[in-house]
Amino acid sequence: MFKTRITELLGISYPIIQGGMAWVATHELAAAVSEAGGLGIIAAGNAPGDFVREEIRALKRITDKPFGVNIMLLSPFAEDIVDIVCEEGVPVVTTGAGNPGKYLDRFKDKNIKVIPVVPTVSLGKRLEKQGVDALIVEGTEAGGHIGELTTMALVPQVCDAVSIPVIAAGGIADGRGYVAAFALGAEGVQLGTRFVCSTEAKVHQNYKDKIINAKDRDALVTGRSTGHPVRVIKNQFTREFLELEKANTPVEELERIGAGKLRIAVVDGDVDKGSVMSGQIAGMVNDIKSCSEIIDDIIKEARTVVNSLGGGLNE
Ligand code: TUI
Repeated sequence: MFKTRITELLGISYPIIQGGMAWVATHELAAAVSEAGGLGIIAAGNAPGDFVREEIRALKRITDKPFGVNIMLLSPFAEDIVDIVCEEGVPVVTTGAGNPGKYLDRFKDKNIKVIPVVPTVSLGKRLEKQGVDALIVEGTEAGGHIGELTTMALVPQVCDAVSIPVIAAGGIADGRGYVAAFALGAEGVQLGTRFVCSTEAKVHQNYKDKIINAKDRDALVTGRSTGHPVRVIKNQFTREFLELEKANTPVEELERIGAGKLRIAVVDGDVDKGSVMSGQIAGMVNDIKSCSEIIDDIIKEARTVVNSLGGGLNE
């Protein structure tokens, strides 16, 4: 359960991947996760190419461990980011919010491992045929831009439909979730919200506190009416945005209002007017730990859980 096709593919110690969270997943966080034996990811988000190039170079100055770059395919700079990861010797690319099919040949030419996030079985099967190395199968419990199906329902269906390794995401933050993901057929896990509340995440303390103080029902979904549903922690911004959605505000107007709201929460610390993206698991993330403690605790707890389940089965 700790050495899988994912650890082998990526050359990492534990099959734990850090989510590619815009504004949050900087080179400092990514380097800390990679140094701790997982796979750290720099998120390109909506950032321009030059910024991402500098992030990649900054990460390489502080770690020689494998790492990845997440390309958010709705970004106006997505094409530039593809060029930059091909030029900068990035070993792994993850993608989100779209189909990366048209870029796959260029990644393969540069020997870059490609692991797209998929929210459905059909996209997973299509991308396997097109030659991706693994899939991140993300349930609707996740934070940020989400699909409709839960981790529990989606992961085993994708595992049955493909032969490449699957990494489960959405609703995982501890050793119990890790073992559950493996029981569903996954060979790795991706964690987002848990790593936001790490010492190394360069995120405003107000944002971390909002997650730490969140209860089980505090992460809700805005943007269903726009076709881009986003899971965020309940606040003044979500109340106002959901009212506008109920009043049938045009999509262009909603998108204009939503633009830039993640930055003001993560960087400025305005967690009332900003968008505090987080998964449903926020209710269970109650402290700040270093990335190495987060990973070590998950592995320790997973071993305990497996041993106790094994005992149960023998009775
Ligand atoms: O991408 C994410 N999470 C994100 S991206 C983001 S930035 C953003 N902000 C506002 C609106 C939209 C984006 C914040 N959080 N997670 C991975 C993910 N990918 N979740 C769902 C998907 C996805 C959806 C559709 C992947 C592929 C897909 O394909 C559709 C198609 O073209 O076939």
